[in-house]
Amino acid sequence: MDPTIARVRDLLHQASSIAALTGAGISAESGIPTFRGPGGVWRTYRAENLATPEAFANDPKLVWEWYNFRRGIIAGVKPNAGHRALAELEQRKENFSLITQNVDGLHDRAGSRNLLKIHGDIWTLRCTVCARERSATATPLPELPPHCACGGMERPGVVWFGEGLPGQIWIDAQRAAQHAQMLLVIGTSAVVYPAAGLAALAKRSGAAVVEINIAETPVSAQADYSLRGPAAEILPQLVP
Ligand code: BJW
Ligand code: ZN
Repeated sequence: MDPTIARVRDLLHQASSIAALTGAGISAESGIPTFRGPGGVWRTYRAENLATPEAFANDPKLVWEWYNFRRGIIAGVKPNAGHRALAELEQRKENFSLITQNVDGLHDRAGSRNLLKIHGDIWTLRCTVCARERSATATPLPELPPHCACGGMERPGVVWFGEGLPGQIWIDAQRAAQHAQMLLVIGTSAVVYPAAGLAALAKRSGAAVVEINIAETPVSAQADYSLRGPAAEILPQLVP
């Protein structure tokens, strides 16, 4: 085993409070394209141009087609060994928080329970008129855009650029990063705020920051350990 992985595995074993922040990279090996890597462009659109309230106001059907397309991909894939290793870590550690930017639901399907979904959930629909939320797992959705029982148009229950994160979940995520002895930052380009600031917050609070990513990111410079490689290969070695 790589000696740095062995060292982090030992530190993880000793740590009593652990937090993990995941991004699209952890689901890449399940077959879900990341936002900013290869395959991160849908038709000719980038996430930055579709994941906004303005895009939805201009063309709700287009935005819904993108979400419908992604829901179809997610429905056809399975959690991978990286998701499963984090679910196993939660079983072993009394104090473990998993903060995810992902909306795909693969952490839930892998068995994680103490999960803070800071960017929402692609399987939740929210009415733009009465704000009622419902879970809808049909793929494809029978009607685009979908509508609420009140007649209002529904939107995906996710957080778009320019929108605030869900209040209590974000408070809990910050608290988890502040109280962790170790923060694992897994498969995120760490360019989208405020999530990207959690690594610096944890570091200031005395945590060891461990990055797991196939490429360098802005977190790499602050990380105590940078483990370069696919999350689905590295995480199972950390949680054997
Ligand atoms: C692997 C791998 C493998 C691949 N193994 N690794 C200027 C400066 C600072 C901030 C701002 C600014 N201008 C605007 C802002 C704020 C804005 C922001 O951060 N913008 C930046 C882009 C500049 N943020 C917001 O607007 C947020 N809200 C906010 O700030 O509220 C306060 C406020 C309100 C009102 C006014 C002003 C302020 C909200 C952000 C919401 C982000 N939403 C999305 C869409 C969610 C729904 C959906 O899925 O459709 O969230 S965008 C998209 O990016 C998604 C992701 O969660 C998020 C992060 O992406 P992630 O996960 O990091 O993926 P990638 O693709 O970027 O990276 C993948 C990584 O994996 C790479 O590093 C690969 O190397 C790696 N990888 N394979 C390990 N096998
Ligand atoms: Zn409604």
